[in-house]
Amino acid sequence: MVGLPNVGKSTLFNALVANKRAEAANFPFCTIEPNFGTVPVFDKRLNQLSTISGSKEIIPTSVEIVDIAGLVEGASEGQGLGNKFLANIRECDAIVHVVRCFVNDNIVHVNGSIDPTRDAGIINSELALSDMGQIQKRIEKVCKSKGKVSVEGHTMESEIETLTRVLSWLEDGKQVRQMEMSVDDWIVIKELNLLTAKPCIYAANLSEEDLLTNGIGNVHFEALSKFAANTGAGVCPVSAQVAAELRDLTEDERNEFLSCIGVKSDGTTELINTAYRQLDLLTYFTTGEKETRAWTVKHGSTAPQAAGVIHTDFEKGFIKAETVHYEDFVSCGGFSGAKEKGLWQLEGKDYVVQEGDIMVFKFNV
Ligand SMILES: Nc1nc2c(ncn2[C@@H]2O[C@H](COP(=O)(O)OP(=O)(O)OP(=O)(O)O)[C@@H](O)[C@H]2O)c(=O)[nH]1
Ligand SMILES: [Mg+2]
Repeated sequence: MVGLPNVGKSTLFNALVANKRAEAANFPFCTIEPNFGTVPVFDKRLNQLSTISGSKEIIPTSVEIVDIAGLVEGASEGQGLGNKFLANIRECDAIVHVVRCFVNDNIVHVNGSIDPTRDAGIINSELALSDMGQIQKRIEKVCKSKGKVSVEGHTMESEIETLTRVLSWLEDGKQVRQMEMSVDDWIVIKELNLLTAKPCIYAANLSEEDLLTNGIGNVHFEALSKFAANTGAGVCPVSAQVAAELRDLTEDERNEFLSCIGVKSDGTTELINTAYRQLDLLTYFTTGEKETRAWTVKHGSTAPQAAGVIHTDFEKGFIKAETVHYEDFVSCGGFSGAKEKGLWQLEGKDYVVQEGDIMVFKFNV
């Protein structure tokens, strides 16, 4: 999670992560060291599978989030606390960019006024400047080694040509994720973990009133939505404040609170789901009397790789995977029904896992 100081990142972090609390307070640079937490990914298919299987427990899959110090103009050159913390997010798979859209004179804004597109622009230039630094460092390294360190399939010249092209794209104020790239270009670029190449979702932090309309009619939110579309990113309306108030309530209390203020959701479930969908991931399930559980694998993973997510022994000793597609499992009322209708398959090690597959692995120990 990136954003200017004091926009609500840690408040949002606390609302999302059940068993941890980050310090959140009304002064800039409240967060210094990053906060790490795990957030469950809500998936209504889990309930359906659990009912069919009579499971005792439901275990959703999860994403890890990192709440870092606020960035300011000049962060990439070490202003504020930024530079050091940009390094913390190089390894992340996606960026949630928290932007303040709520108006409240009591909460300090580091730039003195509410202007989400200006704020988002500042953060984006800092991310771009940091990326430019990474590219320049790489160019120097490739030149110094006279191409000895060039990535596979590239010469010094071809790698530098790609790097220079991406550098000038960034210099034009654009983000790498918006750039059309060949596979060869991407081989060079993916090594650098560029921040502006990652999928990005803007979390528009709205007031409670604006949450009622999901931000529609709020000029700040609408401006941010346009801005996001131009940078190849999505927008999710959230209210960190409402989410924080819901945190310690039971599910019933939460629903009552939400219906009292007239909204369906504080936006956080949608935010996590959108983030999850942007990652090149898919979900498969295991289900039985003990538990129904969601597991995450990269798109294109084979059955043994999927088994390896549960346990490395499952991958090493993989023999076969009983597989039923989600829709078939539901319409046939479970494994035996699917088997009767011929919708149950025994797949081998080359099987590529599909979104929503229900799997049972057979393996040697
Ligand atoms: N009214 C209102 N206040 C909020 C909202 N979100 C956060 N705040 C308040 O804004 C202040 C800053 O929130 P933090 O979550 O600490 O902000 P941050 O982005 O983590 O700030 P840094 O760690 O300094 O970068 C706190 O006093 C919050 O209670 C919101 O949606 N509405
Ligand atoms: Mg913070």
